Amino acid sequence: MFTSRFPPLRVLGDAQVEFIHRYSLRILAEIGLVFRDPRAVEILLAAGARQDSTTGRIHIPETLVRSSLERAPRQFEFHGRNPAKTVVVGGDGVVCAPGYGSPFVLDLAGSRRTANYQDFENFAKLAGWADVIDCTGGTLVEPQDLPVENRHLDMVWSLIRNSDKPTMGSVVGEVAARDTMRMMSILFGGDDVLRERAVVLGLINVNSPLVYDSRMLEAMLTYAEYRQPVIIAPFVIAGASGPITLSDALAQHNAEALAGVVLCQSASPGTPLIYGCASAILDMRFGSPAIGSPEATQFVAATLQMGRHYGLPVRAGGTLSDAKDVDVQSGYEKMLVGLASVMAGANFILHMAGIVDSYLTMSYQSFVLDLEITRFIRRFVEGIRMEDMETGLKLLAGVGPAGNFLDNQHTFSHYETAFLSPAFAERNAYETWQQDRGAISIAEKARQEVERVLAQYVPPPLDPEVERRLLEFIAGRKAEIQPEFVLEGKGKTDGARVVAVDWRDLEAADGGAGAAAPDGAPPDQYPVDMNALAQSVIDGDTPAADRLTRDALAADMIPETILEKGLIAGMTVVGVLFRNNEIFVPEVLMSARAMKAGMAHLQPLLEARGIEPIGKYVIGTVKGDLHDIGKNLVAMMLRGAGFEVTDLGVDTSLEKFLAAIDSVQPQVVGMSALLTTTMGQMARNIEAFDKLGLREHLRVMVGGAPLSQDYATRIGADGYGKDAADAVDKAHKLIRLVKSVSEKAST
Ligand code: B1M
Repeated sequence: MFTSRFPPLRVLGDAQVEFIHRYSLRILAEIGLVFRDPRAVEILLAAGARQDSTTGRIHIPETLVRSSLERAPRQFEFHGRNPAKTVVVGGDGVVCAPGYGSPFVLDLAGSRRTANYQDFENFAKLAGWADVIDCTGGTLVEPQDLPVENRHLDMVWSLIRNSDKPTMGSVVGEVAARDTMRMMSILFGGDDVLRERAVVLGLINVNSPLVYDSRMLEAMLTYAEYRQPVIIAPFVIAGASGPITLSDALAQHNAEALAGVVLCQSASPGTPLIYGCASAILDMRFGSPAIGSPEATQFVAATLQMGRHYGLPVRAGGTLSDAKDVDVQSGYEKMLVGLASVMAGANFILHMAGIVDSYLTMSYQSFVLDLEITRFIRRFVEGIRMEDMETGLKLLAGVGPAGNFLDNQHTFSHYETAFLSPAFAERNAYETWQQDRGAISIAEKARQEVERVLAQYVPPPLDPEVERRLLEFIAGRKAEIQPEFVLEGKGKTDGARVVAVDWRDLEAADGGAGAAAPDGAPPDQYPVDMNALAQSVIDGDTPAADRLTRDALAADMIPETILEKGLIAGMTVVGVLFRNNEIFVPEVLMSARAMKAGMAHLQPLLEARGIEPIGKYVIGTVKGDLHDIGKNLVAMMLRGAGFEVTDLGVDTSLEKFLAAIDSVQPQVVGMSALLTTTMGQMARNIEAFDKLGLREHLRVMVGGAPLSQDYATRIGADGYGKDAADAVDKAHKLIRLVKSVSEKAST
């Protein structure tokens, strides 16, 4: 833990702070939020909030916000199992914790692969060892080789066993949160001790925009019941789960955070909490979060200022980066966000070591290099110490003009502490570095350091009786919690399946694409220029697309020709431009809007002629998963490309997928998952589709950041969409395939 000597950076003026505050209060009072837990709703209503009977939203008045802020502690002591490692969260202090939640690791061989429990153990050891890491962290990585249902037990155990610093706990629902409390109770000597001391911290993310989901609420209320601290972290991705304009996104963020403060303080007044921020922006070229960007950094700094304005301890930032490797990009992004977070007065910094790839990957080498970045930052914010003037004058007089200080006693007595001595930064003469040190790269130095630490680290001793009781508890709970589903798929012994798609059929089906226009007329004889219609779609010119489609119909062109030669031709170009990064997400959506305008005229006519839409596609985020930004993007792009899309939303149960398959009769069902803990649901659903004999006329596509083609193949999916444009391409192919199979069957 360290302190900054500088007054916190103010990226907002007083009037701007007041503006965001008032704006947020109006969001809370006039728009309201959804709390997906009946207990939370009850608590809020009892505290003075109002529920809209039509929308179910909770509206929070200013008086309740004010009284809740008054109840929340300004700072709190956060205890480790080693009392010497206790830290204070709040005031001028900066407490650092490592990266959190990544499903992948960048290993020491330089490969990106799924994280496992050995990785978790390794990062717990590195966190226990690291000098500038004060809190061991929580979900250091997601250990995908452990059963989803009980892996929280092994994770909390590893955090306790490998480090004696204050720790974070599990928050994935009530079961995991309660198990965490029970383990902490064993470690610290009973529930009463917990209620007096903050010993485990929970990370509560808001499902922006304006939703608190059930798992996070269950966890928050459990932590509050034991008076354990929580970080309340809105996750506004400006441009996706919040407005693209930063001041509006900031107001939304602030309103969401204040709503969490109200709930926490209404549930258990005086429970410590941290005003948090996980918000960032969306890079519109790719539709991906940009956590190392200057705008995300402004966002971070502004939220820190808002939280401090309320007198709360604040969390944000870290050494964040979107880089895929340990490289120059990771270096400059990490220093920008890390330094700005400290300068803007963060009290608790999660993700201070290891994160690359927009939170998706934890890098071993980056972990130790980020410690160096943190040391640089710490040294910088320590400021310049003013020495004694008389001593200085004497020193200078003694050396005199044209002298040197190298062999002076004053230099001897200060040189060890005067400057930070970097562990990795290379400051040698070029020749020395090249000839004597083998021109070793910083990444290689980091690799060697990780190997050295992991080979030598000895976890701090733990009372054998406490250890026995914890292990007994874990074994008991594992026996009680029955795994619901094994990731590889029930009953599959070899872990691999043959993909149902026969791609030769697909190529044959592809042969049909781009055939002559249905009415057989050569393109140059169309009464209305189809190239102009296609261009209107490419340009996202909705009025033109609307007018040209009407003109074409008025000129007696057949709807299929207008669709294929005008609208679809345009959207195909849009897909290519997007894939080549020549246009951005909003432009694709503008094109989709133009396409929709044309389709509005064609659809009824196509239906009347018995012509089916390009394809019917049912999509949803799987059960237990609330991430929908990517799924929404895929759905929008599919709609734009002319598919009839039924969007089942998030947290979609198997039953809901089955009901939609039954009623919509789609050719493709698409499933999205962003959590490694929910990916298994895809395998489970596919297995059910198989068992129910649905696969002959139904293809399954899967997608989401933690997935890969390999995983899709293993679970028997027909297609894997690596991004939205790819999903549209694959959907076209799969639909052609289903149609060709159906046609073959009927001849
Ligand atoms: Co969460 N989250 N999150 N999160 N979140 C991740 C996924 C995580 C990697 C971040 C981290 O902690 N390091 C981590 C997952 C770890 C794991 O796997 N176990 C994580 C975690 C831990 C969590 C919580 C558990 C947090 C907690 O502990 N407190 C919690 C769980 C909630 C739940 O689902 N039950 C949680 C919550 C949230 C928010 C709600 C706050 C928010 C989501 C808001 C929302 O969606 N409305 C959120 C966010 C924003 C993220 C990250 C930062 C960004 C996700 C995103 O929107 N990306 C994410 C880290 C990351 O991915 N970088 C993270 C942009 C989007 C356009 O990309 O969804 O990948 P993506 O979609 C792409 C492609 O994948 C593909 O096309 C899209 C466009 O190119 N694609 C498909 C997607 N679906 C497809 C389907 C297809 C085809 C292609 O066919 C059907």
